[in-house]
Amino acid sequence: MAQVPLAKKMSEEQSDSKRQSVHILNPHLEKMDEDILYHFALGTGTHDFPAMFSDVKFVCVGGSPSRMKSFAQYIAVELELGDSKTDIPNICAGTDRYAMYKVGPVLSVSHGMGIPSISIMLHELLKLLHYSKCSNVTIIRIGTSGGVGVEPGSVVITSQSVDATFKPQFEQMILGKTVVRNTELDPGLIQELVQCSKEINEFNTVIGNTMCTMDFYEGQARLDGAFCSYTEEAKIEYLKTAYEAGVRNIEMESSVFAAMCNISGLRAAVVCVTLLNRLEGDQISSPHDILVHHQQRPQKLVGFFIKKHFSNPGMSF
Ligand code: R2B
Ligand code: URA
Repeated sequence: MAQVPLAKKMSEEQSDSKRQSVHILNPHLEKMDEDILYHFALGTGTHDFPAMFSDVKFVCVGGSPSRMKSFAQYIAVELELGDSKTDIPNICAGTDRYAMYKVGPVLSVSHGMGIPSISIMLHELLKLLHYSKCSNVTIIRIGTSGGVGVEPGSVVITSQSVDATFKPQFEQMILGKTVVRNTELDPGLIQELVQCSKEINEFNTVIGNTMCTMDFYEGQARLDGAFCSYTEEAKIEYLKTAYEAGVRNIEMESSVFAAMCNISGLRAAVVCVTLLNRLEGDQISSPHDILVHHQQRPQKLVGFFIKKHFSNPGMSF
């Protein structure tokens, strides 16, 4: 007897559940005949978004295009939607700004480095999900980070993203005024991810605050940038204060990611591996194969989580 693919089975069983759409709070969009998502090289006038994307339930985003391609290939195998050699086309092949891959109901999108880059991508992604009439979407950032007081290779699941003064907020300048947005993340989703990590039982996973900075060097208290005006003692004191404020890792996108997902009503999480312990150094000097291995951990955790949802459609979305 032919087997119903797991993905199809799940989307049918989910169809009756309460629908949560993607909130787009922009009255101006209704007045536009066409919306060109310039940085994706996609548009509502040229592409049939509902036909292309309406079944999307999980969106995974990460900095590097090649990592998001390998995540798509990994998910294809995990969900029995292809093998490791399946060629998954880049939906955004018309641009080299971002890359996007779709495997059944999973979308894998790159966002580049830093708040401005992920913010542009998220505006266009949220509109894409809205125009596609997607519902009950969960979005997870899988990334790399510098650890604070945790063993390198640990995975940090973000409870809240904090700024460089350890406040759980993101400040956006709009028309020359500062607008403060909330950066908390979904506690239920965090617990589901922790449970998955326990079931995998292969690497250390912690819940902690993630400090999101505007820069990799001075912004993260490194001593090895082109400029540095502080002492090693001042650096360590700052990072220890961060640790006391609950910070377990540092990266460069989580604050705007959390803020924008909160506004849009998307269930969101941030899962990052730590490449080093910043209390012990600044340079990322682990051998290449170790770094590659560690970078697969967020993919493995989130892949396990998605697969679990496919085999247990009763779980919340
Ligand atoms: C983690 O790694 C990148 C910097 O190396 C940045 O995008 C981030 O958040
Ligand atoms: N990414 C960061 O933003 N910081 C690090 O230390 C490592 C990766």
